[in-house]
Amino acid sequence: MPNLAHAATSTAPSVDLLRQPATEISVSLGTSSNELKFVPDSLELSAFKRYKLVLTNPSPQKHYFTAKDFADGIWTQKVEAGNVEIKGAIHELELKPGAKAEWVFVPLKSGKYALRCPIPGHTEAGMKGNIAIAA
Ligand SMILES: [Cu+2]
Repeated sequence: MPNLAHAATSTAPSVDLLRQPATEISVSLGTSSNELKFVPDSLELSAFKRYKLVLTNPSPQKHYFTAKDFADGIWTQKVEAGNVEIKGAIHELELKPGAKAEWVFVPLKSGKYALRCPIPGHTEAGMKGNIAIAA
């Protein structure tokens, strides 16, 4: 059993890992009919694989993708939105109506993490989900 807690500290994954084709996963923040939910609201990922999480907001209002503990346990390669590419640690993303962002990362430790949109009333209305990282 590898020491995952140690692996989660800070170092970037190996170069080989970063050459892995990313598994693409799409999550919609809200819906075009303004339902307050993530679609899908449950993600299952594996540690030490490379992912491209494509976030879109088809709804008429802004939303957040907030999963702090999840974000603490991944290594972010980059976030791309519009013509901007952001490097470094990311803890939450705000998407305005019609926005799209791509988050490329590698999970470094297993666990179950909560996802939510912290705009007042949204979590309570159902805008929450979970992210499971398998070892
Ligand atoms: Cu929201």
